[in-house]
Amino acid sequence: VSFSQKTYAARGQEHEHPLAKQLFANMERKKSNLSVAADVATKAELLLLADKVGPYICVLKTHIDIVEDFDMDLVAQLQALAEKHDFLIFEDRKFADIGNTVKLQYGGGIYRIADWAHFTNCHVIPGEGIIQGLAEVGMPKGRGLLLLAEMSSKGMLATGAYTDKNVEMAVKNEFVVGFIGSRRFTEDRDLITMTPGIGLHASGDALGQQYRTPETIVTKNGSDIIIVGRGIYGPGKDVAAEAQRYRDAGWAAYEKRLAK
Ligand code: 5BU
Repeated sequence: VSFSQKTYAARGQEHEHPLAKQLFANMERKKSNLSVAADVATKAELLLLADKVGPYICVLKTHIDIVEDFDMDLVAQLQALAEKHDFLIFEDRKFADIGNTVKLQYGGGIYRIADWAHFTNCHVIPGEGIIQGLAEVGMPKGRGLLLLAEMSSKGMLATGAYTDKNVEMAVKNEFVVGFIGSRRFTEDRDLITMTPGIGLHASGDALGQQYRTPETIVTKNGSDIIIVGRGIYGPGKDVAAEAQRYRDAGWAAYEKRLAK
């Protein structure tokens, strides 16, 4: 039986990676496979958004380098909100350099990503050394890595043999807990797929983003987590109401998948 036919709860119990276990348990507890992409420019906006969507999400996805007044107090406050609302943090850093460099970028610098982000991600364009470099920093801290097997944007080049290579590398590297992509990629190991480019109404934006529905991505394609940004906090939106709506839509799509 395919992993996409199993419940998140069962997958959590069977999983060998403590972080994946934690994530699946969280999803089951909150009845949520929703991650919010918090692309806002200030500390105050990020904290307000996280507090509003917190009850409805399993994962908060950040782009920490967008925040113009970043400081370590932001991290402390985000961690407090993660505790309060019971969610995990994913820094969508998209590392893409040689192993030695990404080690420095992941563990140090201004952001010290490995100290607070449960998940981060990378392109495998430099080869497998990037995974090894990140693993040296992240594994001792119990973190997990997602490989960018596909992207959501128009004309993206992660296809075919390149996507297959991502899958191959993911299966054999224990630091890897999953993918960014549009579907379930393998049955060789229970790797989690998170999918950005989710929208209930818009079909895209002016810069190449393409949106698909939770039904297509979760029910049909077997992806596990939907990532939603502007669909939830775009102009004029009631953020908490939209978060709840996407949470319900994502969970309904998952239940429909189980019933298939
Ligand atoms: P949106 O507002 O729902 O379009 O935001 C999507 C978010 O997901 C945004 O933070 C992007 O950086 C991120 N993203 C994406 O859109 N597509 C991808 O393939 C990857 C990340 Br990887």
